[in-house]
Amino acid sequence: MKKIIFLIALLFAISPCLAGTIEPGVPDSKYLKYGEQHECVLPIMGHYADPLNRSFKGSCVLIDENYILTAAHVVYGSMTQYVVYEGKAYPLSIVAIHVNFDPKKMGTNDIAIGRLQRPIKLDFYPEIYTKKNEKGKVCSVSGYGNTGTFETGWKPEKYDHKKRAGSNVIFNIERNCLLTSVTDSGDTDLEFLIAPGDSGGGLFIDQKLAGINSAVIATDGNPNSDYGDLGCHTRVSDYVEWISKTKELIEVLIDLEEKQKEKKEESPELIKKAILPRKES
Ligand SMILES: [Ca+2]
Ligand SMILES: [Ca+2]
Repeated sequence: MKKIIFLIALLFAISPCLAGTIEPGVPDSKYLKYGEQHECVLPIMGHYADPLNRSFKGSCVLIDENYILTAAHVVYGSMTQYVVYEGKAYPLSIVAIHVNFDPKKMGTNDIAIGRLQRPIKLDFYPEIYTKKNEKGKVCSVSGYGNTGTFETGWKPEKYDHKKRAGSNVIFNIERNCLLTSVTDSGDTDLEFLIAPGDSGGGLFIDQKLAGINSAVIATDGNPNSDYGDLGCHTRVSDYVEWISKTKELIEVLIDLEEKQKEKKEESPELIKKAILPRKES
């Protein structure tokens, strides 16, 4: 009986990650500076298609000049989505959420891909981490979101729209998730755990994208990203084929759409030609 209660408590204690909590005693400026080095991690915003048209804010990772990856739960049910880069909004033309994503099941297939209407040019785009050897690896983790320390947990008032990054060690893999923790602080010099706002941001191994920030699992019943809580990151190496096939499909759709647009633009001209009397030679 104890076990069942524990599992239900654990289920309720999983919360979506909407920056992250940091080691007490380590200056926040170090996390902010490290965040700047993760240029491919950008904010994503938009509105949901609900009666109140609620707005959302999360994070995403630019994997090339036209495509972003984010968490499915960030864009699920949304009607508009745009990525912000250097103060400008870059709308998405198509968003594809993994077909097996279930919003009631946190930590499962929590991945989505989006095509930008116009490209964002960076000097560096991360490759996808394809090796299945993530366990035990040191990683960097980055996103925009709430912050606080591992002692206080994240604080609602500490949402400053700033990007932070830190490091951790992947201690386990469960289902489609890479797990990080701060149960035993001191794995790395800049230990970091995701918090609301970091969702859709990235986890990197050797500068390659290995995870998408997804959820926090509380072992103490309160998913506030303090000591004892776990970070759950969608394991990107499980989705290598899905990413490339979905990109191909999106490109076909975009081609079709452009051809249809061209046809529409052509037709008034054709009609005009058809009704104009021919010049007598
Ligand atoms: Ca750790
Ligand atoms: Ca907690």
